[in-house]
Amino acid sequence: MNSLEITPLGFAAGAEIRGIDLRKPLTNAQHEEINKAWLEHIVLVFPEQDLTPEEQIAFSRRFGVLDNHESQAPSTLHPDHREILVLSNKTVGGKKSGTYNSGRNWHTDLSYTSRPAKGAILHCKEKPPVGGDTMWANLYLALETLTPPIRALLENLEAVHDVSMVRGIEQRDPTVVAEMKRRNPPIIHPVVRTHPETGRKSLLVNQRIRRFLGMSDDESQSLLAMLNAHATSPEFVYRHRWSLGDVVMWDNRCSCHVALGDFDQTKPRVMYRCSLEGEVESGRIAENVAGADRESMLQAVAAVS
Ligand SMILES: O=C(O)CCC(=O)C(=O)O
Ligand SMILES: [Fe+2]
Repeated sequence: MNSLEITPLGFAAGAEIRGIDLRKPLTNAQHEEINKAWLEHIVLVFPEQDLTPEEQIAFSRRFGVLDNHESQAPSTLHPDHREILVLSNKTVGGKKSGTYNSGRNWHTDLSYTSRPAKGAILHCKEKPPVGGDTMWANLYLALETLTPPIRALLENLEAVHDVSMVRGIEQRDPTVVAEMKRRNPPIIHPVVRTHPETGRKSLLVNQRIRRFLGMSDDESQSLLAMLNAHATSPEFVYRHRWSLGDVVMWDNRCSCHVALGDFDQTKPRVMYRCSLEGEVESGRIAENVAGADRESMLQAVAAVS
């Protein structure tokens, strides 16, 4: 049996896999080899595939439980397969699609819920002539390259992730947005998380964090800006320039990503997406998202005066 051709695309993340036709069911050996490469490279690219929705679903299902996208607006799902979310900038019934500006700031999918996604599988159906790239950052490296004093600070730190920080959410249909906010109260996650399969720790920070627990707004914003700049610096990033037919799967348990809006919005960009449900409940609802309490503020003032 031929084994797969696996070629790294970047130092921090990304590998291309050729020598496989994803329309056919994976053998156990292929599945194992792909999973191993996925854990190592975080983002896998399978060029020149042409999958039906059924084939994309069958492939994706080998890597986890598929999300039925209950949390998404019904108009954004494939009409015959709710396991497929359609990311599209086309108009639907005279209205902008509910996904026309999805993913425009750095994020880890569903970190604003108690169970962030395991990963996702995108299939490129239509693309603009230039631009519309997607970038992923390796959050293992982001954590491992911080200095010991900062790591010590982060070890027991928790952050509030908030759906209202999704960039461009205010431009979407107000009823859909109100429902999303109602269903997704702010959620607290540890800043350092452990990957359930590799056992390696990574830094769960992104641009959908509102604040850190127990810190003042100033402290939170400064620390967050520093950590986000660090985590998404070019040496930790793989940038994918899409080709039609690409299938890209990413491990959401140790990465964040951003979909760039750097393209002519009159040109269609359409991706079919299968989403893998998270395996572990790692977050809890933030009952009180206010900043540091009065007592700790007074102590802080006392400490500086
Ligand atoms: O459209 C893309 O490239 C990715 C959008 C995104 O953030 C996602 O599918 O999770
Ligand atoms: Fe995303």
